[in-house]
Amino acid sequence: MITRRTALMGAAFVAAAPAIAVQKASADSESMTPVGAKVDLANMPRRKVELVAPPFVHAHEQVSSQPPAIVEFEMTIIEKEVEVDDDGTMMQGMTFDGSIPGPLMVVHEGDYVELTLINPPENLMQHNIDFHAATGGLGGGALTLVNPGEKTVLRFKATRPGTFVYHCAPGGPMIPWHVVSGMSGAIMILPRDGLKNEKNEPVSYDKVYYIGENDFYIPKDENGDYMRFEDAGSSYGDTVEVMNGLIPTHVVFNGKAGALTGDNALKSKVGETVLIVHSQANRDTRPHLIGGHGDLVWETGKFNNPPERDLETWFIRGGSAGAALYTFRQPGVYAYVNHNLIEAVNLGATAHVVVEGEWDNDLMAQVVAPTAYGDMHISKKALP
Ligand SMILES: [Cu+2]
Repeated sequence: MITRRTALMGAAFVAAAPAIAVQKASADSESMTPVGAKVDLANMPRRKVELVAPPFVHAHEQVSSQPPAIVEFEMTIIEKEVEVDDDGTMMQGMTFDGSIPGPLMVVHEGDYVELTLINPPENLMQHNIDFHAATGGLGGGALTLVNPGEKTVLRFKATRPGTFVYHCAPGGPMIPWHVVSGMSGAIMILPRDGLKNEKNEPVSYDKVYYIGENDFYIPKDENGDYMRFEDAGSSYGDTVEVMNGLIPTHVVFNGKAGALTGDNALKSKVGETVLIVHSQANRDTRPHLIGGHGDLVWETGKFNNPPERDLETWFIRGGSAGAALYTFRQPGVYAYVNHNLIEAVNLGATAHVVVEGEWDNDLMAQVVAPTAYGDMHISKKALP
């Protein structure tokens, strides 16, 4: 078994390699584009955004009424033990801002994301952040490696509209371990003039649900019981053995089986349009809304591509975030699942949306309620 110390030393060793190949970002207040156009960052408007824990998202405009700005965010990395199911199974988690997944960040194309990333002294490990939305420097990973007790500020330009994953990537085997311990989230970069349907006509949403899906790999002891560890370092050796078998013990939405069901179910009403942003930083998944559809689905999450219409199930590639727009038409409890149903029902990947409103008999009606067989029995001739 690998001790905490070996794990930490491993982290420091593998993390050192990629950083040297990357030029550090200049802190200059002016930057130059490749074609020589100066961008006056010193006089660019700034806006500070307080992040909100998923499945919710901070207030934001869909159609931007402002010119491009530097949008300031702050995230604190928190290593902490988390409960991953209702049976009390515990995992040494690693989080962006204390939640699994980390918060959904929203900006517009052409804005600059300026993130202050804090690694408090109470943590044991080095961390960083790789934004799939960013260009260069390992997505920012090479410029943001912070030891416990350090903080760093990364700025990147949001050049491509869409939903994108961010995750910790401190080097070598630390990368998958930190990601499956909870260190991922998503950013949504909206077109400045908002979302468009397949005909390039404007569309909007009433609310966003941010679903972050995680696969967890919790070791079991000789009695078949889930093991519990005193800290992340001491969990590494046993956890990596389960990880390398590629069979997760839990596949969950928002950090825990049941995190978005029962009292924590999402809420909506008939006529309301929701945008479901779904990220999976490590493993493929296939969202499906039972009893509903994806009216418009950006399966790959990238808003320069026209959305697909009327989907039943869509596919989120591991390492990406997709977006689905849906207007509820019937009341009831909808299950939003990973339609590998073993993962949905037995391993945890189910959320519920409780929708209020008037039932539409035109869309669905119970013509005959379940009743005794009576005259409706099957003719013996029809049987083989
Ligand atoms: Cu990390």
